[in-house]
Amino acid sequence: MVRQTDLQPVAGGGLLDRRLFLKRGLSFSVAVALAPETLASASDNERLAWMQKPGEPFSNYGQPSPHERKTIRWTMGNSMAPGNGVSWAPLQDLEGIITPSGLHFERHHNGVPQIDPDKHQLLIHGLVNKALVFDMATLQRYPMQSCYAFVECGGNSNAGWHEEPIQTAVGYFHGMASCSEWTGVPLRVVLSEAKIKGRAKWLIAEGADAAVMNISIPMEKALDDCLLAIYQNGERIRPENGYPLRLIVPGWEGVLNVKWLRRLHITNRPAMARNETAKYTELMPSGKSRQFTFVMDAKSLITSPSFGHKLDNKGLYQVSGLAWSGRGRISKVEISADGGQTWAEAQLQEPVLPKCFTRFRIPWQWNGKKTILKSRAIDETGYVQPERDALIMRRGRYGYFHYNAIVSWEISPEGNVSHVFA
Ligand SMILES: Nc1nc2c(c(=O)[nH]1)N[C@H]1C(S)=C(S)[C@@H](COP(=O)(O)O)O[C@H]1N2
Ligand SMILES: [Mo]
Repeated sequence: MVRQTDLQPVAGGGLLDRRLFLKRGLSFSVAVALAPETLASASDNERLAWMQKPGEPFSNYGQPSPHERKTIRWTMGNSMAPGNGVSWAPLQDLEGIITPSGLHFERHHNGVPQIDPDKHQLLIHGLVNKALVFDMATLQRYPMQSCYAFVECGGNSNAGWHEEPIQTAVGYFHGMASCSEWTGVPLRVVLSEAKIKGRAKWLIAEGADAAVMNISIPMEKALDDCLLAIYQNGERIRPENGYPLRLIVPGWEGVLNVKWLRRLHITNRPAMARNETAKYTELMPSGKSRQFTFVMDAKSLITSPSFGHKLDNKGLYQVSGLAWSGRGRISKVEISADGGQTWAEAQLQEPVLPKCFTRFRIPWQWNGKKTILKSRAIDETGYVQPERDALIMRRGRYGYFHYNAIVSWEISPEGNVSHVFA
């Protein structure tokens, strides 16, 4: 039962106890009261046209409702090189922790190769005792495992480095991150088969795309939790996400998750490839550059309400959002509804998995006045998501990658949501 004390704010701006929505007897009081004549009226028969005739037959592959056509990836191509660019996941329209495969963000350097899986091979060579070639059929005979992991581009949220906040949907700002169940063969299994030599320190992974993208991964990580993924959310990986084989490097920069994986070169030094020298490195205030910034720091953002949403009137709302950390599990997400003066702990949706999206929710009684909503993630290592000023103090103004500052949404008295630096 909900008691009056449950509706007492636990922090400023009307944040309520995170367990309120789990209580029985909660009256949300937002649904329209039903007039008794509505059920049988003529206008209702018209409204329910789909009940007047049999529905559509079966389909070979299901598609979203035509009424959900606005829930799409936002693409940003490049007319000179159409295969180099990004599409963003519409995080503002999604719930739970899994990104539908067709909405998983995309980042390609030279387009999506159309690979015939029967012709695809994975080569392991270099500092090994036994160089090996796998075709897809052979790989599929190995014991598989699943991991739930986010992939986030190191360049995600980079608009946060701008002087002014951008007014755009969450997905268009932070949607170079997505989360799937990935299934395949643990990388360490095939590495042990190839018998890595003692002096091997790095693994250089290469894709079968026209960019022939390659990147260096320390052997310690390769032997830890990396996965040769063949399936994404239960089905074969989508072409744009690496079909038929991709590397999953949980918690680390997106660029390490090589798609269309064709080669693992075992070496004792990094390749110094383009994406670990010219790109995905940052000039620091000291004048030196950061390189090999593998781990994605803890981050969170409120996806509802967020830019583009409209609050109809004051009253009870559910604040919902995503948090994740490349270091492990999210231990806590705190929400502020008064611009960061006071904070309340949000409910974390189970299961809370390491290096995976975590959904948080908290009830909020909006008083109809202007206010600022924020979320702050804390991970199991004790790392606390920083305010923007603190991040800039540490990293300077020449950053482009690894922006993970607290996101602030200003709610106007009219219920409009805008992005502010506050
Ligand atoms: N072969 C290959 N792998 C690649 C890329 C690429 O262009 N080619 N892009 C990388 C980058 S920069 C990112 S952020 C992730 C994006 O993965 P996704 O497109 O499945 O979201 O893939 C990485 N793997
Ligand atoms: Mo990336």
